[in-house]
Amino acid sequence: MASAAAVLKRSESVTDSLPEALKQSRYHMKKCFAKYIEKGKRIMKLAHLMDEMDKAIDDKNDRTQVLEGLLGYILCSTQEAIVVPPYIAFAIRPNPGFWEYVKVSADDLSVEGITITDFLKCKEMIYDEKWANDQNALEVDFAALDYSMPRLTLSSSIGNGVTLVSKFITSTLSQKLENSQPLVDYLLSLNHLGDNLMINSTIDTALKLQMALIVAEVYLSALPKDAPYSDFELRFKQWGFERGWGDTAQRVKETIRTLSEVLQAPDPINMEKLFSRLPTIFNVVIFSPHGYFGQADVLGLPDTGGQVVYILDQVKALEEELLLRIKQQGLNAKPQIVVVTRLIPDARGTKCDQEIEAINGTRHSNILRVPFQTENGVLRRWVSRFDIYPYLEKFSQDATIKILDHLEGKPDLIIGNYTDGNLVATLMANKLGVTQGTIAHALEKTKYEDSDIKWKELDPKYHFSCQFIADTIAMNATDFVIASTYQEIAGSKERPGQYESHTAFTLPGLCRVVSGINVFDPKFNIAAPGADQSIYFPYIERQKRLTSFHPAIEELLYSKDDNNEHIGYLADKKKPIIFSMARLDVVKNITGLTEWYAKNKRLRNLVNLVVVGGFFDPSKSKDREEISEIKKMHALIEQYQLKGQIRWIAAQTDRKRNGELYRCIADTKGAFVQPALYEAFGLTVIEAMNCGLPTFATNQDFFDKCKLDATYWTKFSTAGLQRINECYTWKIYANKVLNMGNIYSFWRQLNKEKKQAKQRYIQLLYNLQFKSLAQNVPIPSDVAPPAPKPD
Ligand code: UDP
Ligand code: LCN
Repeated sequence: MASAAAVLKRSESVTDSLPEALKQSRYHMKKCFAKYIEKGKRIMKLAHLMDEMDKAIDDKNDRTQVLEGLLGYILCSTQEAIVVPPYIAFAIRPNPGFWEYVKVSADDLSVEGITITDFLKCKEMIYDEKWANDQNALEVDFAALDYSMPRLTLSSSIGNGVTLVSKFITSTLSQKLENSQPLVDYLLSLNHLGDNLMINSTIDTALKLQMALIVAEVYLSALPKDAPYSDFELRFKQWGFERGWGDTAQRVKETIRTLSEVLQAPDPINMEKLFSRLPTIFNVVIFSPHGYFGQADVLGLPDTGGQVVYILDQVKALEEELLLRIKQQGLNAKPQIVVVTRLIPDARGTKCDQEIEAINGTRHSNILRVPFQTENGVLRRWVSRFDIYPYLEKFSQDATIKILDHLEGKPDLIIGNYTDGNLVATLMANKLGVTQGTIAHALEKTKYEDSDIKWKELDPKYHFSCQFIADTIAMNATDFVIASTYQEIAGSKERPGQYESHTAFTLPGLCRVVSGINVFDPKFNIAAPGADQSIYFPYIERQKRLTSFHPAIEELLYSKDDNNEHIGYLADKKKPIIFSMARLDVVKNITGLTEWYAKNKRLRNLVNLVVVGGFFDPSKSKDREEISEIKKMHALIEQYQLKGQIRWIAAQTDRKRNGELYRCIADTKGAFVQPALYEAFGLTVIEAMNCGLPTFATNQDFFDKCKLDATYWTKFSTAGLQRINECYTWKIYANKVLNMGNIYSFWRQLNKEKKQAKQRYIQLLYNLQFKSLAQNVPIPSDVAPPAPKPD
């Protein structure tokens, strides 16, 4: 739309350029702004602004001229505009993470740069004028506490936290040897079950450490490379060294050399390498309270999807990597990973009512289930993730006791998942003083338009007031954040990221968050998940194919009649299949895919549609969104007479059979489509690509091209597999996450005082806001409401 010449110069702000831009086409702009304010107070998105500009400027050439100028560029970067006549306030985002706010008067086109507070106030004027004008409305401002922390400056560096932290540590320890004392103190603090690791108090200064390293390196040079640590352990102990440096002379020498280099002249590469080798992490706690967390019969149930698969695979990969590292460190410690979830007495035939369950495919990892307690005892039934807040504080206390008992001590790392897990992780990590990582899986705020400003309307159903505050607390409390993609953090040129949308938002009547999170904080890291490659392998590996499932899959896809597992049928078996599989919730948009397919004659002629998700009888579901999606699916099948071209299969719980199902779809030369409304990424995408099934998240003329060129399908299949092996494996993931755990454990130590100050602020927000909001969430019927307190 806007020409390259119209792009702002880096030094210019939108506020500086806008008056000039408006002058360039003043006549048209006056018309356009008059149109914008015509309907009174409202929020306008970009599409809206463009639409109404079309109406205000009739002549196409005039319009093109306006859009090709600077104004076009500015408008294209506008995320939203708030109309409070005669003013229009714009939130402009020229690049990921960069925001500017300006206010334009429709009367005289005067332009004024405004603060985020003023922008949010304009927004509040639409929904709660009294609160917007309250001089003492509560403002949450994390930037006020973080002002002295180092930040990235480039959009392109967002998500490379470990690399950047390694640079910041380097500069802190640089200049003179004494500056490395925090590193020496940190090494002195390392231990396993009370036994010192790396060094003991004989070596308590950087100078002593430097000298001892020189002596040790010379000594090691005379030994065979593969000499085990036990051969020189005694000698090392005399010099003040403890175990943890390596299992062989060679490995110990490498670690010593890396540390010597760091002490001599710190550099980020050696710094990163050093931390990746330190014996910091042995025991890990992973929180995932909601949903049915189990190893069988749970997938596809409401709120139970990728998070469960992700964590189980993550645990296997982390344990494997920990075992390898511990061996290479010359230690024989037993790493333990505990996944802590909710114990559900009404377990619907799953194992979710068992307290302890060993995790398949691991040696030392377990699921530990802790029930939700209310004033009237244990909550028996499943609750939606949106209604989970009243139980979390007690859950974290009960879980902490159980975990300390199970591990016989504190964990070294606590990882939270989703809002509830992240909040519980925050409470526990703060209490025990342990390094914390968080994973969002999905931040709900961005999934529902204007969900912050409209919180009062949405709260009875979703309790977003609890959720957004809990998310903001956890993001700020955590030492590092693991994201799957760049998009999750900072979006794209066009669209803000999920975390970025927490930079500033407002919950009128509750609080105005003027600085919620900064995506330039070096705590953000990208580590994409993988898929279990023993289950999801390419369709082409014929000898490994699970042919015993073929009759059942054939029945599942092609039998003619409806039953509990499938409805609809495929009349023409020769057509390729478009396939999708997801929990049946609104944002997954399986109904959207069905509707697009239904409306596209050409596609209906070329391919069949198979979707897996939910089940067919809405009265059996307790989940609001699932119920509405089930009804919608039935209506679409009826309305567009899809029978003969669609197969709707109920939620599938057998991962092995699902793997074979993806491959059978690949045999039809079909494709996987991920149609989610918000995030077109997820484990199904990775699973499908691992199976060699071409995978799409956007609209393409793929099948037409496949008809013309038989190699076109194979090209996509092969390229998908290549991409998976380069970036999306659990091995790569586990390595990255343990490196994060190691380096941020030191980083939090370096910034201890600042962290404590922030923790105090978080505690206020938690106690004064979150707790009372959580108390308003109703407790479901299997537990009677708490008796009224006597006055
Ligand atoms: N899944 C399944 N059966 C179903 C629906 C989903 O086994 O009926 C699995 C799917 O194979 C994937 C996970 O559940 O492993 C869904 O993960 P994804 O990240 O795609 O979505 P989420 O549910 O986490 O939002
Ligand atoms: C993300 C996922 O991966 C799902 O499994 C969850 O149900 C959802 O978000 C909320 O946890």
